[in-house]
Amino acid sequence: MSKSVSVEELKAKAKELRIKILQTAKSAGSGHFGGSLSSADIFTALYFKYLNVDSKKPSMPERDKFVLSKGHAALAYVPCLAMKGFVPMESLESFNHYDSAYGMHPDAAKISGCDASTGSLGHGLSLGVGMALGDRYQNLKTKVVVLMGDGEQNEGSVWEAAMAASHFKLNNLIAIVDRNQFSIDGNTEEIMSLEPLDKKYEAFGFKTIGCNGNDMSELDKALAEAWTEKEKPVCIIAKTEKGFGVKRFQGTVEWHYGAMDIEMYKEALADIEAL
Ligand SMILES: Cc1ncc(C[n+]2csc(CCOP(=O)(O)OP(=O)(O)O)c2C)c(N)n1
Repeated sequence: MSKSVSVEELKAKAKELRIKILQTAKSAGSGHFGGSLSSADIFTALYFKYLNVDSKKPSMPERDKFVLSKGHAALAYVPCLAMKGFVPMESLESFNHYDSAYGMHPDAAKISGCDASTGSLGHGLSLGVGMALGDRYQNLKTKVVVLMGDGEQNEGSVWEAAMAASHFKLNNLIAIVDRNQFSIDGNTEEIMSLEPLDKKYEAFGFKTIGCNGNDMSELDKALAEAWTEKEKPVCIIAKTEKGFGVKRFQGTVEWHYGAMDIEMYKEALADIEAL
């Protein structure tokens, strides 16, 4: 963790990341806007303050590990890795093109700094449990962070992994749920209700922390608390807005995935600039 980074600096980075998300989607022709924009602040806080990672040593054993369980948010993840120097910035132009290293979902074999190939929802927490156990066995003082979607909580495998995390008392594991209220085709509470989600994770043996995941100050406090936990795995339930930052995409399921025309692109950029 790099304590010297201020909330204001993180906010500026989050804005930069949102612009990169739009530019990357424009080159790709389409993208998962909703869940990428909702989680942009989470990516920023993790990569620019909390995760101990180094683009010059992407495989160093003592790095913190990150698993993007909601792999469709690669539209935020890959630009964030580019901003951290793991992948060349200009290569974002190839995102989701034929033969590119970057598809709509991340491939760990092709992306420097990426610890897990994901896209099929429901597997990231299990991967994180394995990584957290592995690091503990090797006596590494690391954290393993898993970012999941709220719609993703419908997958039974999430709860098997949660059971294992508390059984093994994985105090080095931090799960984050991007609680943007929508899945692919509707509100989570109508599709398969999750609430009270915090109580469910608590019952599974986690310490839970709630925060506004689009408010950098709250997010920073939640992550700081999670980083110091000594007893249990932690679950941060980050309340966010799907599509946050772009008025047309915000608070709706319509732009979970989509394609912008040039006018929409200009309008979206202006919205982010005004944040
Ligand atoms: C196992 C599996 N089933 C279905 C899908 C298709 N899918 C892609 S995104 C998505 C919705 C996920 O919703 P949520 O987890 O809330 O993501 P977010 O809103 O953060 O984008 C679905 C069902 C998938 N990727 N994997």
